[in-house]
This record gives sequence, structure tokens and C-alpha cells, in this order.
Amino acid sequence: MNRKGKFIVIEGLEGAGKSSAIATVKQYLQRAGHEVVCTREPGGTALAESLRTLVKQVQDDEVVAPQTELLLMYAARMQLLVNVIQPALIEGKWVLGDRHDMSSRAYQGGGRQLDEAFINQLRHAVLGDLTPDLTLYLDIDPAIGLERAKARGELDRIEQEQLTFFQRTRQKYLQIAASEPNIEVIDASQSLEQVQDSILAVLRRVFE
Ligand code: Z5A
Repeated sequence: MNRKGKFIVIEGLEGAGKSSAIATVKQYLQRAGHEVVCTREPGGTALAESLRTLVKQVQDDEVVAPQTELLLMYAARMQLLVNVIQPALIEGKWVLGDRHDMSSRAYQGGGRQLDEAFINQLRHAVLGDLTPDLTLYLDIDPAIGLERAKARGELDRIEQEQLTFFQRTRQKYLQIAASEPNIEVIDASQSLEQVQDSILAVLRRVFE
């Protein structure tokens, strides 16, 4: 794919502050004169939003296999890629993602402990060589993040998991961040203002 725009992704556990981070990055990019397309995963097209509803729904009468969860995430991702991300990047727009592939690696690979080789096969089949130009991983102790998320209301199927699930997810996030390029770890336990400053500092360093 001949991409003219750039792809920035915000990652982190629930309650890490992704929504405010997205607002900060969006404003920064628009001020720099870029056209910004915001996406969220799973979701972002009609079909992908339906898959989002399904995957988050509590299922009373059946077990949701971790493999099913993973496949639904990648089905939604494929739809988003073909319909939104690729066309935007080709047109020179900047894509700002609320979660992307790193979420599957952390939640389904770390949290659900699915086989890495299986995940990698799917990743390569769906994404090819597409990787974000920059990922901001907002790191938070899951106990704090879940408290923030709980304060917002009812928890969905994944949010109802045990704390140990989110601890494994966080470990995987940190492991990926430490071993791969273009991923910046932001301490999300700081105040909203400090988090915003840390994000802006990274953006200036990388893009100016
Ligand atoms: N998932 C997956 O398993 N595999 C995948 O491949 C993908 C996703 C793509 C998506 O649900 C679920 O799907 C998610 C991962 C899984 N599930 N879980 N569990 P979602 O999009 O609905 O959930 P989320 O992405 O985790 O969003 P969130 O809970 O809204 O997190 P957030 O956007 O980071 O939180 P926020 O709305 O920015 O902040 C939450 C509250 O905390 C809010 O009231 C803020 O004002 C407050 N906050 C934020 N930052 C601070 C600071 N620094 N200080 C104080 N208070 C703060």
C-alpha cells in the first residue's frame, strides 16, 4: 500500500485515559494541518460495530471460547482496515486509532493466554505489513483503571474478568512495548494534565 498519511494508535487497559489522550493527539494533529480520521476497535464500520456489540455482550448460556473472541476482533479489524484505514492513509489523511492490533496481542495473547503463533498467523493474514507509525501505550495498574471504569457504570463481558486477567494483559503490553520500535509508554497514573504533557512531549519529539 502506498500510504501518504500516518497511523497513530492509543492503547491501554480500561480507564487508562484513552479518550482524553485521543482528544489531545487529535487537537495536536489538526493544529499541525493534518486531516484526522478517528477509529475505534473493535468497531468503526457498520459490520465491525455489530461485532463489537456481540463480543462485549455477556453470554448467559454459552462459553465464549478465547479463539472466538480473537477471531471476532480480527474480523472487525479487517473490515475497518479495508473500509476506513487503508483508504484514509492512501489519501494522505492521518488515522488516529483507539486500540488496534496490540490490544489483541495483550488481551487475547496475555490475558487469555492464547498461542502466540496462532495470533501471529492471523495478524499477518489480516494486516500484512501494516504497522502503526506510533503507538502510545498508556500504562496503568489495572486496579486503578478498573476503579475508573466502574465509576462509569455497568461492566461489559471482558471488563468483568478477574484482576489477574488484566495483570497478565498489562504484562504483555509492557513486554511488547519493551521489545518493539515506535511504541512509547506513558505513565497513566499521573494527573490528566501530566498525562497530556507527556503525550505532547512525545508527539513533538517524533513529528517535529
Ligand atoms: N479488546 C480486546 O480484547 N482485543 C482487541 O483486539 C480489542 C479490544 C481491539 C473494548 O472496549 C474492549 O475490547 C476492551 C478491550 C477489548 N475491553 N475490556 N475490558 P471499550 O472500547 O468499551 O473499552 P476501553 O477501550 O477499555 O475504553 P475505556 O474503558 O473507556 O477506557 P479509556 O478510554 O482508557 O478510559 P477513559 O474514558 O479515557 O477514562 C475512564 C475514566 O477515568 C473517565 O472518567 C476519565 O475522566 C477518568 N480518567 C482518565 N484518566 C485519568 C487520570 N489521569 N486521572 C484521573 N482520572 C482519569
